[in-house]
Amino acid sequence: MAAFIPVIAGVGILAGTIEMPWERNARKAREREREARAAEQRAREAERQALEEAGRQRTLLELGVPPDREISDTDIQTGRSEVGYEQGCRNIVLVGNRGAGKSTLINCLRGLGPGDSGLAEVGEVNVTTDCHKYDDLPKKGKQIVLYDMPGAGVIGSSAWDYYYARKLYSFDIVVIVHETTLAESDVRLRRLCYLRQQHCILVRTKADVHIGNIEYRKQCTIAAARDDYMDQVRMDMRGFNALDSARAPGELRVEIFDYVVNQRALLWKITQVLDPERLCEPPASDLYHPINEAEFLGEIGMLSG
Ligand SMILES: Nc1nc2c(ncn2[C@@H]2O[C@H](COP(=O)(O)OP(=O)(O)OP(=O)(O)O)[C@@H](O)[C@H]2O)c(=O)[nH]1
Ligand SMILES: [Mg+2]
Repeated sequence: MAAFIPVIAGVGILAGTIEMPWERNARKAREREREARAAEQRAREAERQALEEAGRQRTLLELGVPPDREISDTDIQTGRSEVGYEQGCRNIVLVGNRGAGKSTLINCLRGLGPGDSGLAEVGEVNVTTDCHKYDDLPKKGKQIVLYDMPGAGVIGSSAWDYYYARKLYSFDIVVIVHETTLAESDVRLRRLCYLRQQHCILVRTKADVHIGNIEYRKQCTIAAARDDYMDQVRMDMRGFNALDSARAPGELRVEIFDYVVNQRALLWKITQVLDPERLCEPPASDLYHPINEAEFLGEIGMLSG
């Protein structure tokens, strides 16, 4: 005999059970609440994306990146033939503000010290005015070719102008050389490299000068002055990274790390790397004690045998 189911107005059947009117009202209220929460979340996400996009556009504008200008493979090929890029080698360009120590760094990497012939010109005023290429580096692993660029801090030109005009996109590694805290022009170049996923390294030069100044000012030992200097450098990097993670949108946010070097320690390290058998005294004063010279050489590939 067929079962008799009473049909009462307003009573629904839910998952095989009978849903009473008050239960249905409660369920509908829960559904409405869920929908409202989801809509609120979608609105918040849209707002976050809009803010991030506005930040991205603002940062791109600061960098001077034209909205319709991509660097194509053809640009890179043309750029490489114009700068004299050496296929099969590691092509490294050094950039940074005037007097930062680019040419000095290049001389050290070439294993050349005072009195050697063929030194890149170094000086206290604006010295390097054109791009110079150095392909005579002592070989340890892949051949390294260095390019010395004139200073980047030209007033009135954007980071993109400099990056594009100097064809920095042509190189395998961009080394940003600086002496004190990063200049805005350095940060912008770093950001452009980051945006283009180009290998970029930061080198902080003249550690000996700053350590010597601290020793003089604080009348402390050189070892204490070095610790003091490195604390300042680390604080500077941490401060920059914290500020950048708050101000730059994800894709354009950069994390910085400086290799801290001085010319004498670098030259000494190079000599050791090239000829480990040779007995070579470290620089006489503790002022020239190595800091990150070996790590820097490792990162540019000068330690691989
Ligand atoms: N004490 C000390 N002086 C350095 C060091 N590196 C560079 N210098 C000095 O800093 C000055 C500028 O160095 P350069 O190598 O000419 O700097 P640059 O970046 O090539 O300069 P421009 O070609 O003008 O852009 C010179 O007097 C160098 O001797 C270092 O590690 N220690
Ligand atoms: Mg120079």
